[in-house]
Amino acid sequence: MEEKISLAIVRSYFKKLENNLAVDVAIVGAGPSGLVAARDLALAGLKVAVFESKLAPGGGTWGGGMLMNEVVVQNDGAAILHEFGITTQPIDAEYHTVDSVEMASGLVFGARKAGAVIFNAVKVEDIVIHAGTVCGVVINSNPVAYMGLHVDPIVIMARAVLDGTGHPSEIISKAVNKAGVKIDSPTGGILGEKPMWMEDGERTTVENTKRLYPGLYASGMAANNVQGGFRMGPIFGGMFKSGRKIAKIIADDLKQTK
Ligand code: 48H
Repeated sequence: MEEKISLAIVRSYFKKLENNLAVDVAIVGAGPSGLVAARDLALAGLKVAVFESKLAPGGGTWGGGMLMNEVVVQNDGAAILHEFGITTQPIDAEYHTVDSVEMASGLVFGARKAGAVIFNAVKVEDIVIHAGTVCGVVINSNPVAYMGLHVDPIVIMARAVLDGTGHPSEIISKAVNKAGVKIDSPTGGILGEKPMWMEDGERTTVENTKRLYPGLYASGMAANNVQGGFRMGPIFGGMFKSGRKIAKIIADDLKQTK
């Protein structure tokens, strides 16, 4: 029995990895914007792999506000959650509270059930860039990165790469600081996130969501950090709408380059 169980895991995992060495969309970070994008893109028939450095996908959604495990969403954000089967509790005509554990687990389950494959404990440490187009991600086991072991990574090729890494926009940073490319922002670089202004932050997160360079896209707080948007705290409608918007942009772009 021992050999059978180990063999089943090894075979099944390596089949999954082999099937995802080249994908349509590589999503870096399984936060709320990345997971909504993953589900929409998978439902659009694209091959989607999500790489999440932590053991538990879900990003900054588990802990609610200051570890009180409830978050707030607006009506349009709640409508997206309802598509995942996540329950929201209205507090007035515009806002709802959501149990953050149900939200995180529901977003993960929804993205997975739509067909996106999630690789957890895998860190994207670099991008692949060929002749002016981002065309893949460089991955390593996150414990390798965490322990500072000198271990070379492997590569996943992708027709589109989405930076859903949240506040630090790690992948766009690689493009700007390492590859030296100019992205679609007022300075061609990363402006940096501004302090708290909930209303403005929620609105501009969606406006700031776009393709930044051939093959390279940003959503959620990563998009906000790039364009110098305000933060908004534990309200999440902007993250879901950002994920939905970028999924549509990517799907439309990929249709042009079959
Ligand atoms: C693999 C990585 C890497 C890497 C990071 O931060 P997130 O939850 O992402 P968003 O932008 O969808 O949602 C932001 C939201 O959670 C939030 O922080 C809000 C609303 N803040 C407001 C405020 O005022 O503070 O998730 C990003 C995910 C995380 O799970 C990271 O572990 C993961 O990306 N990640 N995964 N390779 N290099 N870097």
